[in-house]
Amino acid sequence: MKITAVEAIPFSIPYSKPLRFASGEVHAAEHVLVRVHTDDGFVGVAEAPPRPFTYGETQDGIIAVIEKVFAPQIVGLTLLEREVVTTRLARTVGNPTAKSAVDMAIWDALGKSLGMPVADLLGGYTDRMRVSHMLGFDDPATMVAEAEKMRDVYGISTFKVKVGRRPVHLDTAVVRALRERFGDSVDLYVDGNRGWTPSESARAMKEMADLDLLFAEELCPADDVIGRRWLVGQLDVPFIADESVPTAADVTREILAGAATAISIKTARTGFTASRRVHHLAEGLGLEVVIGNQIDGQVGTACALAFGSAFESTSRNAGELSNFLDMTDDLLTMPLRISDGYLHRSACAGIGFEIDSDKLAHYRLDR
Ligand code: MUC
Ligand code: MG
Repeated sequence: MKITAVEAIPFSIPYSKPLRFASGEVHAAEHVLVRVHTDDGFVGVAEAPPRPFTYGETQDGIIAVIEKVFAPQIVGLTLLEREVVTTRLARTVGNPTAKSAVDMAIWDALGKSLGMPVADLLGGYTDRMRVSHMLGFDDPATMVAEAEKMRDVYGISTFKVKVGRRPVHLDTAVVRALRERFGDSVDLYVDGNRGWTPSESARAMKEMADLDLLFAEELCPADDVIGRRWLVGQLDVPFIADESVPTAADVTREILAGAATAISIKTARTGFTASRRVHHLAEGLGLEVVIGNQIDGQVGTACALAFGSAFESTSRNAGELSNFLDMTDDLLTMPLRISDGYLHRSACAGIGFEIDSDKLAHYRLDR
């Protein structure tokens, strides 16, 4: 169970169409595959998605911090010393997706060496999650057509609509078009990725008051300290903090400040070890949670599914588990399949996927 090596492998898989949102856009999954090797021959795997517009990380930076800083700190520890790993990695500020991929790869190796699914080791609440699909910026007709396809092909009936454009009507028109097309057969919520001011957010939410939204996420920046409290105080739906709460301490700060009333848990940024802390904190505070999407590939989605299905509160709301569908290909031997609106987790040991070595050889950028 001793960690002998940590690999950080850059790869790039194109998207069939770019995903656009207020803080950026993604045209290809330029991620880093992390592999943790043990002395008894197990290999744990996870992926880190660089999101410079959210956390400041880049593909090269993730590789450098893993190879030069994290690997020397954890080689020689056993898979059971996860709290030691967490403490050592915490000496380095930031780098959330790099830390999380290392953490999840360790859990994957642990599950494989114990012959048990990680979701069962974490909590084992259920074997499936309802799926929510994230709709990136486009015109109303195109976004309605995408939602129709997701509903007809995959049975998805919960949609997170990206908002945050100016004028706000560009986005409110999309949400209205979705509600008019689907009536009450779908659940809708919005995510602004900090694109609006507090007053624009308030105006947009008033314009959408009759559209029966589930949640509003990160409509304006947390740095608009007083403005955001003013906004959150007047909403009649939970306000989800996402990129403003990359750590448990940030959750506490934002919630106690009245700057959010619900949170997004993303395994891409808090792995399994820190996501568990965030989950327990949310439970203690009585907060609603949503399993979010860091624009993950199938490896990252399998991680989010393993964590989300492990607990009652994380599996209650639909999880954002479908944006890998926009990728032209992926790395798994057995692709994830969404059917009737659900994603079922694998019963295999570890997180529950195997990497296709031919695909990795094709998409990796370092050979
Ligand atoms: C989301 O929920 O915000 C887009 C930017 C990011 O950091 O994550 C995605 C999805
Ligand atoms: Mg978000």
